[in-house]
Amino acid sequence: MNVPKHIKTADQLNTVLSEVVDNQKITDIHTHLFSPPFGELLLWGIDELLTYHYLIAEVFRKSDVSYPAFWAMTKTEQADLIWQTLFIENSPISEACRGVITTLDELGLDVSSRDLKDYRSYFADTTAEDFIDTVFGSSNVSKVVMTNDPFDPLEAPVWETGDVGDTRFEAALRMDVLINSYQETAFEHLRGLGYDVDSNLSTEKGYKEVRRFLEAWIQRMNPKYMAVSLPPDFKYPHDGVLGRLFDNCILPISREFNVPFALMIGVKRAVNPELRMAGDGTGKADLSSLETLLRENQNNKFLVTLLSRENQHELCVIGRKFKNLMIFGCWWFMNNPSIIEEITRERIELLGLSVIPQHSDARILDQLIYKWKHSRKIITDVLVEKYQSLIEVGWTLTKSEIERDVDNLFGGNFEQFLN
Ligand code: HDL
Ligand code: ZN
Repeated sequence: MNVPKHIKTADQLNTVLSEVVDNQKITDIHTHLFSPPFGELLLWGIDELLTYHYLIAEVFRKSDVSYPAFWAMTKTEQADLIWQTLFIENSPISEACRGVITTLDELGLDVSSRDLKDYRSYFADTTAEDFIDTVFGSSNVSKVVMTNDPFDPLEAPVWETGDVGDTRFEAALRMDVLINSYQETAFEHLRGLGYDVDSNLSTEKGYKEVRRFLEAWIQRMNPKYMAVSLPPDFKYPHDGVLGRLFDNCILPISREFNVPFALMIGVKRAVNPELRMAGDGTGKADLSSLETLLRENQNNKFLVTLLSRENQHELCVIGRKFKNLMIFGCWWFMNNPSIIEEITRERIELLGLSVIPQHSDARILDQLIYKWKHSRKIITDVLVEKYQSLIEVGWTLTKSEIERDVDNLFGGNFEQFLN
């Protein structure tokens, strides 16, 4: 269809929006991907796809395999079990299962063959570097932001070499260990690195040393933001180590270096430890703490995503109150079509185009393909509905205006928020 300058009908709108969103290059602001210099930390290929922790949680519901027996298996054996249980003995209709099928199809593999050997040989015949180009091309993602942990013994040395490779992979300084395990883990680690910190973090010297640590990693990583995941009972103000870390270390450094602070709130770690990485759960947070944090630090920039569906509407209302809050993504248990649609609709209704509607949270490189294909479709459908309501009352739209809006949603808002 050749699109007129002013879009006036639903058909024209559908055609234009689908084309614009599909052609939109995406900045994926939260992933667990790694560039090639990080070696084994970069996960890709069918066996990694099939042993994604989302599918591990699902296979135990359909298989009689015991936890110890599963964990004793090789990755290939785990993948075989998951494929047989969730894809052959049952139809792969969960979001995590469906994603594998979407990915294989987008890679040009014959999903009707259900031939796992064939899929494995496809991946065996390529390299990580070539596959990165394949995946970024297929998913039309231009940049991904990694999750980088300075306390990780596998990751930190790579940063110290100064070569972190591919510029399509940008950094985020993840502070879960510093904030959530300061006394158990971070304190000794920092002292071992020569930072003169105290275990209770209650001295000016200690604050200064933690700031020095953060500054060193900001210089090394050039992170787009600093991030932390927090439990549902996160409290601020906080009369303890977390509160002193926030007020005396993280928030001042965030302002000084103009590196936003990303809060990912609502995760209950190890609800079922037998599931290991798959064992985390979710809980509704009391968002009055977030309101206080935003109100008392209006010169700080915060990116926020929440893990409980029940918190999403409140977050939109808080977003209306604080311009220093950028809401992002449909995180983890929110990253399912029914909830992405609901969240995106309420965000646009309450916040217009001033949000970052999605991130992939991809752990395996191939997942960029399905996570973005699925989300593009859902977000497009919501945008059609919203633009259609304008057209119906005589507002006219041009394709370039839609391109402007979509570019902001999928990268522009993030870049502008960082400036
Ligand atoms: O804490 C996080 O960043 C979460 O995204 C966890 O990594 C989680 O395991 C995950 O991968 N969710 O998609
Ligand atoms: Zn994540």
